[in-house]
Amino acid sequence: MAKENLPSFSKGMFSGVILDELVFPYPKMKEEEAEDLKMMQDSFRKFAEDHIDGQKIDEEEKYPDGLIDQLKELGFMGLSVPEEYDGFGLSATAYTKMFELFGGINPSVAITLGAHQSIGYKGLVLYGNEEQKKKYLPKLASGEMLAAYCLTEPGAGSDAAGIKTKAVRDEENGVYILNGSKIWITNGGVADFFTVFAKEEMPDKDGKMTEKISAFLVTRDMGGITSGKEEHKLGLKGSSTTEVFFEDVKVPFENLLGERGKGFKIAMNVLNNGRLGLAGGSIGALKVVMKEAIAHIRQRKQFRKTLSEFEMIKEKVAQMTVDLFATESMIYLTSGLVDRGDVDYSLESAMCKIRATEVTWHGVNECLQMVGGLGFMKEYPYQRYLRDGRVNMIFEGTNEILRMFTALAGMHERGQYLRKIGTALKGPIKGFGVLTDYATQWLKGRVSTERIRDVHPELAAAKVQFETWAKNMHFSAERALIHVGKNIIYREMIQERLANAAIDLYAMIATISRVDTMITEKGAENCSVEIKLCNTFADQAWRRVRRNLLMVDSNNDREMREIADFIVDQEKYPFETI
Ligand code: MYA
Repeated sequence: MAKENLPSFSKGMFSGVILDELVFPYPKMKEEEAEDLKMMQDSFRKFAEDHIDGQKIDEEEKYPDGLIDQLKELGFMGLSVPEEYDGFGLSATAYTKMFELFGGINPSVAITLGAHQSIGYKGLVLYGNEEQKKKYLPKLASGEMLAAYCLTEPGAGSDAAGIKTKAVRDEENGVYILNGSKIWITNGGVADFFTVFAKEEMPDKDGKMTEKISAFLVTRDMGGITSGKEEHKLGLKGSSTTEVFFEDVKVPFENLLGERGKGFKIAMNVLNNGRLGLAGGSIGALKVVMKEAIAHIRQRKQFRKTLSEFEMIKEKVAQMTVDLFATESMIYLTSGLVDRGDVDYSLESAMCKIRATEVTWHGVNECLQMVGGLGFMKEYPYQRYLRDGRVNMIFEGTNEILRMFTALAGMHERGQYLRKIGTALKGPIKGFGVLTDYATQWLKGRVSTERIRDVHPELAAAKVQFETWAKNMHFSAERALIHVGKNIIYREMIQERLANAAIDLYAMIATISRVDTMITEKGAENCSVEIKLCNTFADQAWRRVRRNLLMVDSNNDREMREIADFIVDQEKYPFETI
């Protein structure tokens, strides 16, 4: 059973509390694990050189014969399976670093490996009982069984709780009868182990029958499972994506995963893990594409200068580096939080997924631009990585849904608090009483006076920028709650700005912590580039935060909604020039 959660750094930040002990010092992998990791990375790199040809996979829309079997033999299927069940039992940090490598070498291969272990059998690792783990994990670790995660349905994508797949308890035979269909299932055509989420009727706490989501471990040999045809996709062409149908599948009671009716939380917690691996895989891809583009701009000459000498090209290279450095800092700060095992990291992993997939999309696009016409050609990898990376902003939670989740879950606790005051004063949340109380608190300095610990003087300005804007973010979130009240759930443009501010702030603190910890270990004189990266990122980030927060209060949201409604009514863009 996964340990349930202590404080969250980012939820604290929304509430005006900076839990700096969660982010300082920057986490570091144990030496022994770092050595093992290096060996695994070297072995995968060597294997990939001889066996993985990204362009061929893309063109033929399939893996070369035997590739998956070779990956199984090399042991890459059991990275997150604990050692006692024959896996590698990697920490979240080492696991994410492996996915960085996979994502860089070939996103199709990464997605097959990821759907198997980041989400396919992760529920079993987190919530399975001893018997279930003993029965399935060794087979999953060896690759004898390949796993898939089955949540999405034709009528339930972002709205995961809207699933219709049914599980009916047959008490007499000790089985659940499972019926329904799941779409866009990665590994759907090749998996034989499925973590399936379905609704079952069960009594609530008052004994009234109600539908709740439960999670099930389902294997193809139970019968009644069929896979649809392989989908033709924009990218990730080597990976299998199909519909999966469950028709009167008899799932033994002992294959219920976790508690009855607790499947939604299981689904979400699996995704919290998966999102971090996806973030790692994304930046791995960007690193590879950057390397390719840098080799090009160093040698290609125009106007008797190499491309790398042009200032607009320098700007692109520098911006990608600054963004990548900050994103990497967020990802491995978060994997460190996961490895602690006692912290709620749901917001942080969502924020890493959003930032990493967008920085990668933008970065790969910039690399394509830097190499000019060549970037558009099929024999170069730029267009392929762009296509392969596009879905990263859609699956494992669209970035829009994850921004809503970040803002709403971030504000949840503060909203509860304000509601309590509102109820006590018998007024709505936006009542005068609340404002008075809020103002009194503010005047007494009880809200958001937290500071982070001292950092190296080279990072002092970044520290102050973080503290100032973290405090302002908290005030903005609170003002939004007071003014909009419970309608905040419909004000998505406000949520988006608060989420963007929170992402930048989390990236700032992660970068400050990383560089401060480096300075402590190596001395500032040996970290001059990292200090420059940190300070440049912080300087850019606080300006974005300021803009986002200003626009929480002053914006064109009403006009934007009206324009959109008008255009949707017209069913097209209706204007002509005169
Ligand atoms: S798999 C499919 C992905 N699908 C999604 O991600 C669905 C997105 N939707 C959602 O996440 C939820 O429906 C949302 C909730 C968030 C919208 N952690 O009332 P609620 C709790 C913990 O807000 P809803 C795929 O694409 C919440 O606190 N708890 O619910 C694979 C509340 O608890 P309580 C959470 O309005 C592709 C309860 O749930 C979380 O219905 C293959 C209800 O919440 C959370 N995160 O909407 C990828 N969220 O009741 C392979 C909510 O106690 C990847 N809750 O207050 C492999 C990678 C490889 C590398 C690649 C390299 C290129």
